[in-house]
This record gives sequence, structure tokens and C-alpha cells, in this order.
Amino acid sequence: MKHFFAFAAFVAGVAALPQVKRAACAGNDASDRSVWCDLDINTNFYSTVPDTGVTRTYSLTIAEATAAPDGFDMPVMQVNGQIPAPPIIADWGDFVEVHLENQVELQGASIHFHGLHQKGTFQDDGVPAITQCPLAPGDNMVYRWRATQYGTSWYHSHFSMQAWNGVFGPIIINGPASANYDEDLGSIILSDWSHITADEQQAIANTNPVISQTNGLINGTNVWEGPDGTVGKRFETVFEAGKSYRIRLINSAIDSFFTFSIDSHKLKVIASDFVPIEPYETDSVMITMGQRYDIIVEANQEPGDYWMRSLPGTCSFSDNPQNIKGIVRYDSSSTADPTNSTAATQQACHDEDPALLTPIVSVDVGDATQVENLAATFYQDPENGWFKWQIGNTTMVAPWEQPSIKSAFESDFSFTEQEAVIHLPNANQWVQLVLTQAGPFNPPHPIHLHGHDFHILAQGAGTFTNDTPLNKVNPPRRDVATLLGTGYLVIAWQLDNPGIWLMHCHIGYHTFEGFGLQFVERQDEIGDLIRGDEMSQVCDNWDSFVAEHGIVQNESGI
Ligand SMILES: [Cu+2]
Repeated sequence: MKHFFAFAAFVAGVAALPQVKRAACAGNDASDRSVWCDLDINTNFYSTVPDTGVTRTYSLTIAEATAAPDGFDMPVMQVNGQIPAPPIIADWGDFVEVHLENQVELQGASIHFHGLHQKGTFQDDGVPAITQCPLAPGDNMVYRWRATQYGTSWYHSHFSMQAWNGVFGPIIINGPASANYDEDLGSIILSDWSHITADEQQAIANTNPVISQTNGLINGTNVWEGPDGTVGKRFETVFEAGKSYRIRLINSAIDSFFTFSIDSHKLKVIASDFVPIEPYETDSVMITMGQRYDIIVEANQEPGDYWMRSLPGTCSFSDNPQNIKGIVRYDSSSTADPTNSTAATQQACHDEDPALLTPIVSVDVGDATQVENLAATFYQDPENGWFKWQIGNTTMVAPWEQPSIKSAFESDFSFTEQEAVIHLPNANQWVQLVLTQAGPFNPPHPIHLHGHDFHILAQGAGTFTNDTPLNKVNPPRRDVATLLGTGYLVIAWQLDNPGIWLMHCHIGYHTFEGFGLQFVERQDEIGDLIRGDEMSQVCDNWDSFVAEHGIVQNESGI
């Protein structure tokens, strides 16, 4: 019976949004991308979602393989045999059902749907130690969520280092756009790539703060200058002169900011993460880990071949910074390299100027009834000398076998200090976080929050004081923003989504090293949202796997 009621709660949770019947329509076309059936770009998507009645089903299998994304054979992890993983595509308002199977021999697995609010469905957020036990080898599970937002995102494993061994793919939710374009070119995922696995990188990172990446990939491919000459293959795409193209940029790197550009072409930026913005034009856009930018590029240059560049920022160490390039061709039969041999200039790591990221749907920030001051600190674990991160006073270590959702299901909210829990009890009130960083080792951190878009009230270098101005009038809104070295990031969000939500630095090493917090939002309402049978089955199978193989958790758990 418990299962029945839990599932009913799931349905009630996602159906709580006001429903808008979607007319039978094709969405929009090149003449006006601002419309979407009987809704449009001005529709407040936090409260209104089209009722499509459609459920999209995907089957994903994570497995180990050998692959050579840049021509160099590596042990990798793939989804359905490919890197990047296949796209999850849906229309705004659709339900999405993802069947996951773990075929990795000796590791757990999960899939996190980055940026999706999971309204009423926090159990489907895919974070081991928080919203599920790791999915044991040989086991399978189902995630169910609704595309209440539209635009561009990505999904990735949240188990240990898997995302950076290849378990990442795009999410495209069709909806309106804040500027017109002729064609949707789909996603372009920017990655860094090393010729050692992410797990081997982490073994080094435990005692060495700087890891230089061997290479980088554009949509899972690039060349590499090896001892036997050039191997691998560049990413290529074709423009038809006179047309305009929407490109969905995603940064899936473990530790790289990238400046994206296409030689001689302007980029029109129309969305930051899942938030459509007033369009602005630029020569390049800097994108950090976990972020997305939707851009429109006009094929308005002399027909020819042009470099597409993904250039690491100066805080991002790479053996090959100038050669993470793809090619835009105006003639698909051309095989020539672009003739421009000028190196691009690496930029200091930063976010796009907040003044440029003006959301179309305007939301002002209310006064916070809860303010948390949280400093990021780097230190060495006295026990083994390993590098760790603290945010607030805690280095997160959350147990895989007892995820927070399991404790919540057992009505036990007495978390350990190491689980790094902050309670957010005040329904529909605003919480404000003041994140700061000072110290001898202070790289920029891409801060990612699950379950919400946060509002950026202040962001900068230097010291935050009570005199630092806070912008509460339609500030930038997104799900990843950078906390600069010796800097501050002040964010706020409204407590409108009961659940347990992770916030963490999206640098893979820092995630492993404990740079995370979890927010228990509206504790009293969480129990009704949990599908206990499904949760318990995944945990029971994980427990059996651990008992058989003696798995030791020496990391944050997320
Ligand atoms: Cu970090």
C-alpha cells in the first residue's frame, strides 16, 4: 500500500502546477521563435507549464569500454556505447521517463538531470548519498520527471568520477526563444580530456592541486598530436550562407573554463542555463563547468572554413590549450583547414557580465528570512595529507548506503555534521547565501544548486562587506555561477520546492574532496514525495553489492 500512496504523491507533486492545455501545434517556426503554441517567451514558466500529455521514454545503459575520442585509446565509461551520451529531447511540459541500467563491473551509478527543477520529484534527482543509493552493478531503476523548463541542459552520472570518464549527454527541451533563428544545430558539449582516467586524475589531485589536462573535446572528438603524428578527428559542422543557427553550448569539463568562439562570427546569446535572456552580441562567451549558453550564429561571412574554438581560461591547466578546435564549413565538401593561424588569447576565468544576463521573465527577489554565510576553505586532511574543501564549517561526507532520502523516509532528520545539512523550513520564503573565499589556494569555483534557479544578487572579486550592493531587481538567474578566488557570490532563492537539494562546486576534484552542502527544504512535506519501495530496492541491492565486494567510500559520496 505504501508504494501506491507514494506513487500517488508523485503524481500529485508534479500536477500541482497550473495546467495549460497545449493546442495541437508544432511549437514555433523561423518566422517567430518567441511563441510556443498558446504560450510564449513571456510566460512565467515557474508557474505555468503546457499540458502536452506526452511521456518520452529513454533507456540508458552505463558500461565500461575502450574508446579514443581524440585518437588515443582510453578506458572510458559510456552511455549506450557513445560519448557524448545520446540526447534526451522533449517538449516543454512533457513527462520524461529514463530507464537506467548499470553494467559497470564494480561501481555504483546514477544519472543526474542537471538544472531540472524536479518539482515534487526530488527522488529523481539522481544524486547518490542524497536522493538515492548508488545503483548497484547489474541493477536498473527508473527516473521520472517533468520538463517544466525549456532550453538546454545535460545529464551525467553523479557517482564518483564517472561523469568525467564519459557519462554525460545533452538535454534539449523545445520551447520558445528570445530571438529568431533558422535552424537548431543542437548541442555542442565542451569537455577537457586527459590520457589518464578521471579516477587516476583524482588520485593525483588528492595531494596536488594542479592537474594539467592532456586535451579537450568538442562533442566528444578532437585531434591529438601524438608521437606518431596527428590522430583523431576534429568536430565539424556546416553552415549554409545566409542562414542563422542556434547552438546549445554545454560545459561538461572536470576542471576547465572555456572561451567559445567562431572566428569572424558574432555570437548572439539568448539563454543562460535554463533562463531565456535579453539577447546580447559578443565575439566570444566564457562558460564554466555545468553552465549552458544558447547562442545564435549568422552565417554571414565570406564562404570558407572557420575555426570554432574552445579555449581554456587561465585558471584551467591544459597541455594543448590552442588546439581544442572544430571547423565551421560553408561548403560540406571542403576538407581544408581554416587558414587563420592566429592563436587566441586565454582569458582570466570569470562568468559573463551579470549586467548582460537579464532574464526575459522578470522576477524580483524578496527579503530573505534566512541568511547563511559560508566560506570556502582549502586544507590538508591531517590524517592522510589529502586535499579537502570546506564550505561553511564542513567537508561533506555523505554515506552511499544511507542517503538522506532514506533517512527522511524513516522520518529521521538527525543528520551527522559531515552530511553538511542546512535546513530550509520556511515555505515560500527567501533564503540568501553569502559565499566567500579567501586563502592561500583559491581557484574560482562553479557553484551549482540542484532543484532551483538561484538569483545572483552580487558577484565579484575582493571582500564582501555589508556595504556591497545587492541587486534584487530581476537579477541574473541560473543554476551555476562562479565564486571567484578571493571573491564572493551572493545568491538567493524562494523555498517553493520541497525536497533535499545538493549544492556543490562543479569542479570534479572539488566535488570528490567534499565541496558540497545539502539543503533539506520544507522537511515536513518531504515524506509524502518518496516512493519508498523503489528507493529501498535500489538500496537493498547496493547493500548486497557492498557486502559482497567490500566497497570503501573514501570520498564525499556525491
Ligand atoms: Cu571548486
